[in-house]
Amino acid sequence: MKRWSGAAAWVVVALGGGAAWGQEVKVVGEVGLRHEVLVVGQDGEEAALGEEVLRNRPEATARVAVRGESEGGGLVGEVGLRTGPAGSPTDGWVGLAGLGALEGVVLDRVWLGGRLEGVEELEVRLGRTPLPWTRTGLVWDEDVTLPGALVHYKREGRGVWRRAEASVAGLYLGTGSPEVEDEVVMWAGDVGATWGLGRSVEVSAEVGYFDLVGRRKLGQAIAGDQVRVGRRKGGFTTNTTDTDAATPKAELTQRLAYDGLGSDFNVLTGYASVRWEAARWLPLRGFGHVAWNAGAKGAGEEQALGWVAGVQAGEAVKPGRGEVRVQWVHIAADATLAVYNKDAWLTNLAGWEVDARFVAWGGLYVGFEGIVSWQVAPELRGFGDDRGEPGFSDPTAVRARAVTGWKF
Ligand SMILES: [Ca+2]
Ligand SMILES: [Ca+2]
Repeated sequence: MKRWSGAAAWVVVALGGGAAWGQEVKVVGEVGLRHEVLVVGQDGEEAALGEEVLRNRPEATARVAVRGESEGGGLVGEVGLRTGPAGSPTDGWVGLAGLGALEGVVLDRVWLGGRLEGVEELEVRLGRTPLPWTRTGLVWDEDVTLPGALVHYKREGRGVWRRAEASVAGLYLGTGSPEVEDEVVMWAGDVGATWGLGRSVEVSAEVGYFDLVGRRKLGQAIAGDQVRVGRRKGGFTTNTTDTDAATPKAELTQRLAYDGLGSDFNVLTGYASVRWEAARWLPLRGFGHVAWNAGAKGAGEEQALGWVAGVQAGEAVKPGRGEVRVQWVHIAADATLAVYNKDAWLTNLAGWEVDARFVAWGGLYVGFEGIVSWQVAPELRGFGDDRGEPGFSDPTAVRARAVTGWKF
């Protein structure tokens, strides 16, 4: 307890607000444990050739953030840390067992936000901040935080118009020692709304646009291991890097190092969901999320579309409540940036996923995540690709995670 209040006091001083910041200081976080098994194997007729266990290990995650808010909420600031392999923006889990220590801790978020009196719906944020666009994880993993400027508008109401939301952002993706003439940034924006139909039905729709500037530099950063795609070592990406499918790993890595990513990323997204409260304890939801990369080119031109569609029963939002979700995932290699989308998916993947979660009491939860997947285009890189990973070409992959944790 002493430590928490110490950290809170530090934030109050660090953010320079003095007494004004002391009005409300909260500590939030999560401690999680899980066991992950990942198996890749042959598809179809070649199944007899066997399978390989890529991972079978206990893992842990921890995150803690201190959030301060001035009286009246005009100023907000947050500082947060989490566990994670260095350079992997989407992965907060580290191996629990092992010969050495845990893999590392990263400064996850440091941001300041301001709201003007009279337009409280509008918040301007500067610093390294979480992103408001996660939804299914098709384009943005929930763990991603990026530095930059973010303007977010959110208005809530009753009746037919339940929520209107919009955001624009300029985010800095510079990695390593960026060259001035080839900087990496992301321009982003989205607009969405939720409508209420009667008492128990809500319909939401949202469109977004994400424009990467600096694909060459980003590819070089991936080749040089400054930023990682999932847990892969430097040189690996599931985004298309080459037109020649037979080229070996060394040449692909070299191509990444010299030319960068094969496609540009100008990604248009759409998201829609319908939520029906069949009973107070049983909300049902159907949803669809689509991404199309207008910047895909070369070999990646054919690999520009990704989508996720599914249904969910229940919402694990408080003790005694649980949820089960079944979804179909199809993400072509260059539909989205594999550096930033959900770490269990990356790209060049199609499959079924089943997730379940139950909140027992307080913030304590237990859950399961499982996905059976195939490569969309086996000649490109992906799970078990023998040019980028141990394993075989043309694989199926089964990933299962049993999770438990405590959110506070
Ligand atoms: Ca993640
Ligand atoms: Ca672009």
